[in-house]
Order: sequence, then structure tokens, then C-alpha cells
Amino acid sequence: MKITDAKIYLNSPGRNYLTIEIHTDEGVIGLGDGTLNGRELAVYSYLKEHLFPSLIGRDPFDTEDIWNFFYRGAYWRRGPVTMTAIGAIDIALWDIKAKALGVPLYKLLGGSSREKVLVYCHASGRDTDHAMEEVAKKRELGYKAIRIQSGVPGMESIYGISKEKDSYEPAKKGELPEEESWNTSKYLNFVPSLFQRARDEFGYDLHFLHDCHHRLTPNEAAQLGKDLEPYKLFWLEDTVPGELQEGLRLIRQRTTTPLAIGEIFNTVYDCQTLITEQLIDYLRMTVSHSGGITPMMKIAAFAAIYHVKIGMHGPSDVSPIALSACLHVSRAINNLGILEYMGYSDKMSEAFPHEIHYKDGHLYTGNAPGLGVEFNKDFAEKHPYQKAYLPINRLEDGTMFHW
Ligand code: EZ4
Ligand code: CO
Repeated sequence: MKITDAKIYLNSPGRNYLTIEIHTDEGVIGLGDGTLNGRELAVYSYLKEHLFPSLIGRDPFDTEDIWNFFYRGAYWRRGPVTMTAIGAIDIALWDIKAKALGVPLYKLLGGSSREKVLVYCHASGRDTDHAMEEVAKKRELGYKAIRIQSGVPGMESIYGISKEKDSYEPAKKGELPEEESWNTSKYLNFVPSLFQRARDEFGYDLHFLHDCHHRLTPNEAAQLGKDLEPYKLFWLEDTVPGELQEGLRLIRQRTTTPLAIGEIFNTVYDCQTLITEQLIDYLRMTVSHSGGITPMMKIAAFAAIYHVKIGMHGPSDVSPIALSACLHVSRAINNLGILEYMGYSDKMSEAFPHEIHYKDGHLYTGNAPGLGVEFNKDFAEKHPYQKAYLPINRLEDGTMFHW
């Protein structure tokens, strides 16, 4: 089998996606996702100008060699743009392999370790009352694990809370990023009461999660972790910015609240210390931003040796193609923790008809060969890419901060 062509599509069925197709001489077509929220055009040209030309004529079954060709061959290694571009290709090649063999992807990744994958959804409220209403709705839908975010008294906007509509999409259309503002003490004083209320109302049967979105120092994170210990979180996510892995050591020594991090990591070298020193409980790297299925399977195996579980990033900026890759990996690996699932709008599902199936707190892969996702090009072409950015974040005095 030989690769004959590679195509790239930017589309926006409700939000921006970068979709690729890899064609073969046997007529099998693989789909990949190279969406990098707010930086789509950089991945677009990286793929089109620098990677696609080297693919033509290659055997799509040679995923290991092709991955190393692109990873080692660039000389300029790592980084989200590079790794997302390589990830898009790697996902598409695995889709081709599984389709050519007529099996769902997980069958090539060690097979089925479980039939269904535990997922968590989002409950986001303007305030505590609203957040509790959202938790009740999600519990009604059967979710066993729920991430709770809430507006904070005295703060105008915050990560995770939509001002306009119910479903949260952080990237806003426009030529320039929007600005948010932040106050750490208001946040730290508020969050424990949110989870106290959640436990008072819903008891201890549901798993609750929370995302700090990289805004704390290690000491602040340790304080929050300790304050939240009575409420038994499933995890506390992205407490500190992850570039400094040693920062997690300070948190780890001072709280037993489980820690998760990694949605912006793109190679194993971003989490080597976190894993070998067992500083985290869950690694949040996602398939498309981490160079694809080939490295993700290795990272999962490496993490397993150190008792670290995999809880991949699965927001709606990870398209159904990439989420399906995450789902098949999650089904296959032994050390699954959980998978994030925000769901997709009708428009998104029309652009990417898929086999991903939610029932009673879990996701199912379906049995279609490959990823089990299609790409409705005609529909997607009617929804062209529109420039959009994630916000930036400043402290109340104007100091540039982490978003
Ligand atoms: O901010 O995917 O856990 N989920 C998250 C997400 C990220 C977005 C960025 O594109 O933190 O909402
Ligand atoms: Co997050």
C-alpha cells in the first residue's frame, strides 16, 4: 500500500477545526485532526509545506518510521505546532491501517481492556446555585464524574464560564484575543465552599473534578488542595503552569488531593519528572497535540510503570476525529483513569458523523473499522474557517497573567 495524496481542510462547524485526509493507492482514506485552538494556520502551513511532500509514496503501515522521520527529521523538535501536525498525520495513518484490516482501531493497540470508558462532563455555573443546577442536570444524564467550575464573587469573568450561552467555547471569533482579569485570593476563598455545597447536596457517590487552569503558585495550590481534601475530589487539574515540573513536588508533599496536569504538554519530556517521581495521579496529554497514537501508547506505558493513570484532554476543540483516537487508546490501555467528554453540537456531529456513543456515564467506540468517524466535506465547506483566539488574562492591576 502506498500513500498517493494528502489533503487539508480548515472548517468551522460551530468552532474551527483542521482536518486532514491521507489517500492511498488502494482507495483507503485516513482522517486526522490537527486542530490547535487559535493557532490553526500555523499547523496548516507546517503540514502542507513541510510534512505532506515527504509522505507521498510511503507505506502507511510504517507508522513508527514515518513518525520518527517527522520528529527527528525536523531537527527543531517538540512544540505544540510541530507535534499537532505530526499527530494529525499519525492519527490518519492508524485510521488507514485499521480500515485496511477491517478492524476498529483499538484492536491494533492491544485490543479491548474494557468495553466502555468512564468519562467526565462539565457543569459550569455563573454562581454556586447555578453550578448546582448544572450538576443536577448532568447527574440526570447519567454522568458519574462531573467537573465543576463556577463564577467567583467579585470577579467579572473566569475560565470555564460562558457569559452568553450554555456550552462553553473559550476561543472567541475576532482578529485579536479578548482580555479577562484575575484575582487569586477571591478564587481561593471561594472554591472550597463550592465543593462543600456540592457534597452537601449530592453526597459522595459522584466524582467531582476541578480545573484551576494554571493560575496558582505551588503554595497556593497546596493550600487549595488541603482545603478541598474533605470533599474527596477525583482530581484537581492544572494547579500551576506545567513548564516547571518541579513545582508539582511542593504541592505533592503537602496535599493528598489527587493531581492532574498535561493538556498543553506535547512530548514525554514535558512530564518525565512528573512521572518518574510520581508527582501526579493523572496525565492529561491528548493524542492529537502529543504527536499522535504512536507516542501516546508509549507515554501511557511509561506512565503505567509509575502508577500514573491517563485522563486525556477531550474538549470540543479536540474534534470527533481526535476524540475517537483518544477513546480507542483509552479502551485499549491498562492504566486508564478517565476521559474528558464535552460532547458536540449537532453541527459538529453533522460535519463529523461518528460512532462515538455516550451511555450512562461512559463512552463506547462502536465497531466500525478504523476510528469510526467520517468527514462530511460538503457540509464542512459551507462553514469556512473564521479567525478566533483564546483569551489572554491579566491581574486586576493590568499585569499580564496566565490564562
Ligand atoms: O482551556 O481546550 O480541561 N479543559 C480545558 C479546556 C482548554 C481548552 C483550550 O483550547 O482546560 O477548556
Ligand atoms: Co483543563
